[in-house]
Amino acid sequence: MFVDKVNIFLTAGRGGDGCVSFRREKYVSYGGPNGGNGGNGGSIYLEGDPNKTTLLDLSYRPQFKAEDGYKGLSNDKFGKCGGDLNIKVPLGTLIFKNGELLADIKNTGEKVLAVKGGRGGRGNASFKTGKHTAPRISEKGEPGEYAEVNLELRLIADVGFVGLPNAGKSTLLSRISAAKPKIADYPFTTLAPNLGVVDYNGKTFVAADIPGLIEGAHDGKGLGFEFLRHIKRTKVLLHIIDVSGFDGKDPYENYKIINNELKQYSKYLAKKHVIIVLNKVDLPGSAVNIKKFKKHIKTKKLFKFSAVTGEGVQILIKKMVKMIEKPLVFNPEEEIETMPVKRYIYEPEFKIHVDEDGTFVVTGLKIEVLTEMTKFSEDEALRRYQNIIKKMGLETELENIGAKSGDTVRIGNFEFIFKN
Ligand SMILES: Nc1nc2c(ncn2[C@@H]2O[C@H](COP(=O)(O)OP(=O)(O)OP(=O)(O)O)[C@@H](O)[C@H]2O)c(=O)[nH]1
Ligand SMILES: [Mg+2]
Repeated sequence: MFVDKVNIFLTAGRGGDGCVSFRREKYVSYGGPNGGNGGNGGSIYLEGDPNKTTLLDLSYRPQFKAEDGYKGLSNDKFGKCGGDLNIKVPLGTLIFKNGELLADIKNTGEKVLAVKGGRGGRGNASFKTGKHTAPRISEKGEPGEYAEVNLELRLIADVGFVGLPNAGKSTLLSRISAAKPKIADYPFTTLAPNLGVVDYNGKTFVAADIPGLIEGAHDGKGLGFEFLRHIKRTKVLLHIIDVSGFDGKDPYENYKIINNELKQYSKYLAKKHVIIVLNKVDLPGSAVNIKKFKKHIKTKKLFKFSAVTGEGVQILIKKMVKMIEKPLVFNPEEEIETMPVKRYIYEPEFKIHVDEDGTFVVTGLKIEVLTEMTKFSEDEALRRYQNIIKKMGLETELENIGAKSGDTVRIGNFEFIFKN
């Protein structure tokens, strides 16, 4: 099975908690604070791997979690950081995070940070100041980032084979490369793209054979549409036409159908280097059809060959190499859909709304992370927390919108009783 689109769910590791501890030595009555920081949580990276050709394995197991950081310890020992996770993806994978293009992995070993591990909480040694020499305060580790990431594979081929079903695309690929695609005398034999490496006098290039296109493909008809996006990145299109006239249709009419589909699908596809090739010249009837075809199209790029006997194939390969080397009038990368422009939203430090049951619900990234990282069991941590939210103006705002003593206030996963 060929899977070229998949959603994965990534959770980075949580930071380890900070530690509260004091130096205890013989004959030293008041040792200073020595609680170490927690280790950072592990992050998750996506990395290009040339040995992978599909996203199939990721679709079976789409949930990933990196290791949490370890707790800080006494004697100023920092907790160990959680291990990172590297997820291998095929070359040509586009990575979208929150609907925006995060990366386009094209090379072996190319790596991108997908979700970042949480920071380790600070131990009490970090809270020591000139005034406050014996703090009993520490933080919990920051939660790891979570994201749903969409992966989309677009094969990176130099030449893409397009044409109606049965035109002989797979036969040609099997003739000029080591690829072994399925070949049969019925339409829609190829269900997923095949890649093959072609060697021409020491120069190599990659060719992609995609499932046959039919009329209406740009609208989603047939199988080919799903895969047209793969050839968006190729520089050269090889448009293969069965010239034997065996199916009773005029090869030139068949040519127009595909040409029209390509134009409708993307304005860029039609701007690529297109080589028009007439296949199956070994069959009787092709000579007449070639003559007819030539009357309609006056291009030097018209080639004829037989994928079965091999006639004309070497000249065709030479032509492909030449065209790959010829610059395009546009950059195929422009084709990667332009993503919505990043919007910077001004977010207040917190927002409050009242639930149906009368609970005051406070939301906002900053206040939620602060709450998540506070150890409420430590008096000093609690005081620090109260100080910070006071400075943020939360208490005043709660009063303003009618909170009274005894009311419930919820921040993230925590509930508090309001007092004023
Ligand atoms: N006589 C002759 N038959 C050919 C030639 N090229 C392909 N064929 C035959 O045409 C049929 C279709 O070939 P495929 O290579 O499977 O065609 P395709 O374009 O990949 O078809 P889809 O995968 O359905 O899109 C097979 O029976 C091939 O043997 C040729 O040059 N001469
Ligand atoms: Mg095929």
